[in-house]
Amino acid sequence: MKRILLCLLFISQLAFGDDGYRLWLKYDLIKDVPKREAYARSVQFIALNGTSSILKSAADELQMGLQGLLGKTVPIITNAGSRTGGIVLSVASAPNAGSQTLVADGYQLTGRKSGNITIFGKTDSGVLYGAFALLRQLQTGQSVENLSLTSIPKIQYRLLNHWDNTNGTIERGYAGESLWKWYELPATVDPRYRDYARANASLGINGTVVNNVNASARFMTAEYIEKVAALANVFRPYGIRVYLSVYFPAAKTIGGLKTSDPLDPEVRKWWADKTREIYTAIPDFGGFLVKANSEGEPGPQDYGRTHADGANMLAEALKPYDGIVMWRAFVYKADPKADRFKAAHEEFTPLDGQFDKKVIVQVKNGPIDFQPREPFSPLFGNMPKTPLSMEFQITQEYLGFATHWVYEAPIFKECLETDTYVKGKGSTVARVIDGSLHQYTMTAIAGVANTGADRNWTGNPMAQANWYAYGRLAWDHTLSSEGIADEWIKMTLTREPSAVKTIKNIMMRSREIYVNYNTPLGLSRPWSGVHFAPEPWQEKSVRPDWTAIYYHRADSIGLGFDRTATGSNALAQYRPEVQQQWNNPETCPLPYLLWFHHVPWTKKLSTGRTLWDELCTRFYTGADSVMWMQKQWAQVKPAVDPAIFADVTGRLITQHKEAIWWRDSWVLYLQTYSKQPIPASLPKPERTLEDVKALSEIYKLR
Ligand code: GCW
Repeated sequence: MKRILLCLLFISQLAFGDDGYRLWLKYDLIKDVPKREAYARSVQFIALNGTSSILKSAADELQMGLQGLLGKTVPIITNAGSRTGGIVLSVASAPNAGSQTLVADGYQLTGRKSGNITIFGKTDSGVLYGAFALLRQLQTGQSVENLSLTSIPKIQYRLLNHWDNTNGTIERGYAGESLWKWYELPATVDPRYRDYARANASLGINGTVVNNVNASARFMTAEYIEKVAALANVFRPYGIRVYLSVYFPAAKTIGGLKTSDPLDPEVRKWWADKTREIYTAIPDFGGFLVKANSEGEPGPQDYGRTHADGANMLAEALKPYDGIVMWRAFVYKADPKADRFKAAHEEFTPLDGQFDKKVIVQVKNGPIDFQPREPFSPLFGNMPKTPLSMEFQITQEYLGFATHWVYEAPIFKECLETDTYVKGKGSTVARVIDGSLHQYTMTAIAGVANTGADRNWTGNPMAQANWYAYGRLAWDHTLSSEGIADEWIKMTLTREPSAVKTIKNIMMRSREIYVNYNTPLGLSRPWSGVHFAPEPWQEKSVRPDWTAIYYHRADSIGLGFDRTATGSNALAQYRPEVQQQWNNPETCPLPYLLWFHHVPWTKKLSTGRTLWDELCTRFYTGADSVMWMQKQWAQVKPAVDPAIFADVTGRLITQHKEAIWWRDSWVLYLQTYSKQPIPASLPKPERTLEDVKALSEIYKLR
């Protein structure tokens, strides 16, 4: 009977394919029999001497993983005694961690051929992360004999930020509705919440902000605290704490007070009481995330107070508890004459040293807004007395939503590895946020999630890699983009060597390809709207700094935003060594050129082409490269699941169409200023500027 069932299951898998639900935790049977048998000899039992729910999760995950990978049930026992040939979970300092002491949630895997594999962690969570690391060894086909692997997270708070609303929608979400079914909670708890927690724990993510930073005050009501507590109960056994985004005037809107002035004693009391109420329901609550005085959200400045006043009020409310305030630095005023690039630095650097020690200031990787390529935010390095955390965006707001395949690890790495020079050479952004540069007392990183209720979590199956890569880098920013891709492919798609190589190659080139057809040479496009359709012509918007022309500054002379001393002088916010790299249009690396310079159309670039010709070349090469992606992907057909293959194939067709749409829109629009022909070697767009404008208008219709 069992056989028939298994058979049916297999056939149904073949017929319907892989729906992507299991992410990188697939645990499919290892096909290489000798390897499988070798693994099986090393993992005959799981010894768990402890009762905490986190340790139990570790043992259960191992058991489930081994069942799938090896096709056998490995028993969980309480004490290994003198037995060998099993896995021992041990909450203890590892005996030979070498120079690396096992701190925080680090783990060590040790194994000897004739002994046991021991997973050491100083904390229960450390053991859980070690269990996932051991499974990863098996999933990626590595040996578990003579294991000696120590890994320690470089950043303390590793969070996802969900921009999810009470009505089930997700701001900038492209994978369906919110995972959180607020209407059903707390009584109905979707089993999917647990799989969400497992996926995050497998990466070392230890916190999640469940609601949008454009926050609803409802999350501070008893009704919602109860719902959030139900989620926290599911996440706790996976070492994940919940956090909430705060609507700053909540004391007024739901508390009934006359003000939400952070210096008002009644307001402070309201927050202290509210915080106590939250901790009563969620004893391990993580803390608050705040977007204030930004893009219309209210904040302390409405009362003539500073960001520090606002943050410190919440820190005071959190004082009795182990919680923190993450205060966002994403602020800018609607001033057409100002340079939005400079706003966060201008507002926050004067406050350095004024924040409570429970406050961390959360800074987006770039000074503007998650562009396909952006220089690092000049705040990094310039607030030595205030812990700064990194906010990356995993969801593809500016990266083509769920139809474009863009592997983001290179975006994250590019920022982390850039040198700020604030304490001389080697003062990378990574060293700012991991605290080693300024000896921060607290370190954190956040990724704006790309998950939704779509069966495969991320819409585009390839976008799962971005969730994965963010988590792995949050744990250890020194990992390479390529190494992470390699792991992910092997765990998620295939272990067939040539297919792994081909897919990795597509992934590693995908971001540059996107930049080429979308925003080459340092163009940016944070203009208003849904951030999908090209509208470089956009001149009107509710705010002057939400138009396209504000950013690209195209005119009859040239293109780009002059941020040197002759322009906004935003460059002055960086150290001289950084300025030197970017302030001369002759030597500024081409990927950053138009971020800092207004360049004449006819100017010869280092490629030997004029600006105009170079732009056209990049737009065309970018769009053509999507065909290269298609051809490469076609080659891996025999090695990947048919459903996933078909899904990605379809998306690549759309991506190509849309890449041409972007190319044509930019080229035809910019041509009205450059007044230059498209280089003879390139085909002319098959449509007119009016055609592409009409397309974008249609896109905006409901
Ligand atoms: O990039 C902009 C987005 C907004 C977002 C905002 C922010 C949550 O377009 O949708 O709001 O950034 O980060 O606060």
